[in-house]
Amino acid sequence: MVRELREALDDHQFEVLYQPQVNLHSSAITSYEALLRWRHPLRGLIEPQDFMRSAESSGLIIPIGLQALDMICVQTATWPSHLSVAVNFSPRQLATPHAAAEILDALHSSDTPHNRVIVEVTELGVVGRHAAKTLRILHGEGIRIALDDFGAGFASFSALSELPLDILKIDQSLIWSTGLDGDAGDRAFIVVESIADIARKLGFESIAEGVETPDHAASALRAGCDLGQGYYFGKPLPATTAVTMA
Ligand code: G
Ligand code: MN
Repeated sequence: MVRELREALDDHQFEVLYQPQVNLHSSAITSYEALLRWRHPLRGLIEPQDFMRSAESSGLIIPIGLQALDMICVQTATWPSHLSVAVNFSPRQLATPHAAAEILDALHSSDTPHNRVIVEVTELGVVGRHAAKTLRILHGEGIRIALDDFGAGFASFSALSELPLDILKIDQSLIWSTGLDGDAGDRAFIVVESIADIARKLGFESIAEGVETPDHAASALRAGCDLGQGYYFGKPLPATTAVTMA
């Protein structure tokens, strides 16, 4: 896998798809999340969850992340200025000493304004203060920071008070559970509502992830989430297709 990943980097086999993030009140698209895919010459399109672990453990995530960022900057340079782009970074990449400078360089060389960029991070709990320092630098430069997958895995409450955040993304498993019958659905709704409430009190925007049905969208809106993302609003699409929808 590692040798193949190195080849993928050299041969530019990585692609980026863009999924809309939608204002739940107005249905307007405010931003797109850039999502990495690996177009393997034999195995076809591979999702990040199937190669991220190898990329992380080998350290290749760092050059892969920078190559993806360059690609994203080029592809979104001509987008209307009201559209932001959310880019996922691995905590491991953010923890490297020059991460902030490298990210800022990529934005400068493509003339990408900082206020159009959102950095999405997850599992910060397992990385710690080096990544947090990178986030503070980027945040100070006017780049917005989103905590991904909140409410599942390693995205913990302590991050909410310790990190410079602007956006809280509520994990899709919680949104799906709001659709369950009976007590389980009711409880999931209260959890989502409470997270949206915390986000609002902290001055963050909240995004409901994994919105797949009209019911999910209605629950997210009723729970007080600001934005929604998921197959109901749009699947990840190539840059040229995505922007024509906004
Ligand atoms: O961890 P993060 O939220 O960045 O992961 C987003 C992943 O979830 C992407 O790979 C994307 O393709 C996938 N995704 C986006 N919207 C939906 C959805 O509505 N349902 C499901 N099952 N997956 C989704
Ligand atoms: Mn994400």
